[in-house]
Amino acid sequence: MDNWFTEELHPYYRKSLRVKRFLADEQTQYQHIQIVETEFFGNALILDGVIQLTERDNMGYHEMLVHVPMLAVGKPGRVLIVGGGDGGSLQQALRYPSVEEAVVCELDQRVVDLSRQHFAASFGDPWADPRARLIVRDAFDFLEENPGQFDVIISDTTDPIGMAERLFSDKFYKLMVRALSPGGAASTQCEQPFFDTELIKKIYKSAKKLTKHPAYYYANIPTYPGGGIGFMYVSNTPWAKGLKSKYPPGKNKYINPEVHKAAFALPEFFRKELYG
Ligand code: SPD
Repeated sequence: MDNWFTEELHPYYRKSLRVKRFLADEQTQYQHIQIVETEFFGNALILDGVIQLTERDNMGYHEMLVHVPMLAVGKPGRVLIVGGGDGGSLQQALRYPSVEEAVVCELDQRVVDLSRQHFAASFGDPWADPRARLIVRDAFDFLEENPGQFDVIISDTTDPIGMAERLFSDKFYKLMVRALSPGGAASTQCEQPFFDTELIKKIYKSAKKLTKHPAYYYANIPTYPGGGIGFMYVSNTPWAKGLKSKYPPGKNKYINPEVHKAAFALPEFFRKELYG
């Protein structure tokens, strides 16, 4: 029997994954969580009908989102992950021996519980690390209460729809930069150059007002719309400083020095739109 999950994030574009079986299907106070076992991509986490990660291709997303700011800072001590309840970013952040504490500020406890159950084969159990701290609450309030506290902030969010829309606002970027320690760096999930040009331009403009060296970079993720996703690097420290840093212990599956550098090269139509 042919069973397909089709994502309909955009009214003009759809993509489907062949599903073997449903592992979880739950409506929480915040969202509809589904975890499916797919035929090619392993287990997949789907929130409100949108693919968040698959076991097979999440490494491009999590490694690029996490290591680019971590390497730019060099030896980060305190890290904040906004969202990221699936544990993928946490797993990468904890690879750094310099990290004393990695706080995950996630709104929905069920994302953590279900991911822990169904993605252990890929992420292990980063929550068991004594340096990991889960805070189940709204990230805005948490950022507001913690100025200058984090060497690295990673905004690992869903798309700017519904309750997540605020996480792409000027106010969020202001609070995020304010929560960075001097010399700190942030990275944010920053959507798709083809589909979200105006949003990315708006975010870049606001990051530019707040920091000296914001820059957009991109990774290939076949299960995201357009086959990939971009990130906004937000810092007063240039991202290229990270090219000189040593990778943390453990194996990378996606990032290497060439990919790290090349990720900041943008296709001409988009480079012009963004940087003028
Ligand atoms: N269009 C899908 C964007 C998903 C970004 N969030 C992924 C969360 C994985 N930790």
